[in-house]
Amino acid sequence: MRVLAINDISCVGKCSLTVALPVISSSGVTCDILPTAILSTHTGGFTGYTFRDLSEDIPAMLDQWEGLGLSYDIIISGYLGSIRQIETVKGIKRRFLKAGGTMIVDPVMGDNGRLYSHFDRNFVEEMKGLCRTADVIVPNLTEACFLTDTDYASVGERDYPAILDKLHALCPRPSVTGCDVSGKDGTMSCVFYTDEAGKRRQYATEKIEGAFHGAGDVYASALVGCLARGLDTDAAVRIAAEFTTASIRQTRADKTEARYGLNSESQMYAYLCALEKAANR
Ligand code: PXL
Repeated sequence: MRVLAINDISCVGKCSLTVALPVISSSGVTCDILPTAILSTHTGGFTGYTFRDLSEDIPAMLDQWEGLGLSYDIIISGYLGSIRQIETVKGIKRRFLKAGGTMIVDPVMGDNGRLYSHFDRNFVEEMKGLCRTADVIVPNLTEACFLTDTDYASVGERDYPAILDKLHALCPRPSVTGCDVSGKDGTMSCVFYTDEAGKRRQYATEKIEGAFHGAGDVYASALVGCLARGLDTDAAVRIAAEFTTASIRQTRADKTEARYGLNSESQMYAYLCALEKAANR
């Protein structure tokens, strides 16, 4: 099983490839990487960071890989710095995804109702196009709203099924993270997703107040790890959501600054135990 993770390297702040590579490879599969850019830190909550766009290097890297005969069972794309890189990802899918392989797009664009720095409406439109080429997409609620032209400020629990349906029209298996739902024990944080049969489903975990940077990367990477090990969507969503929530819980207990990312390292063993148990069932 060979996975390609396309994402930036943010040297500090635990997101994108510094999360994807350890989580996916520890899941027990080969994870090759294609860095889209190198930043000294990520862009959320830091100023003065360096940003080297690697778009110029990518064509020659891909040509060498093609010469090696490389192809992938799963390709996951994350942070893309430009519309040109969105086009590059579409080309990579055509050239390197095995027949019957799975294309996963994390449409990294924003959080808490706002787009991240460097992104605009034009980029959102192009990202919709990339999502149409995917088998699985993993937006957070903010990104789901941008992809479906929904007003984030007025979104409530009653709107989640309609958002999911609109995403399902873009791509067969969407999974939306960070959807607050009210349960008998108070507010829970829910993933709304569509399973292999096209059925709407949801999975709730404890809601931990606060904005935790890198949570989407932890979730997406664990989901890829589980799918790469042959788990179905239900099991993959459950294990990825529990791993992310446990990482957030530990980060809050540590009282570290949110911009330095999640303590997912401490939860890795529990994640792998859950994955192995489900994979050997
Ligand atoms: O975690 C998403 C992400 C990835 N990469 C970069 C970012 C962000 C979010 O801010 O800035 C460079």
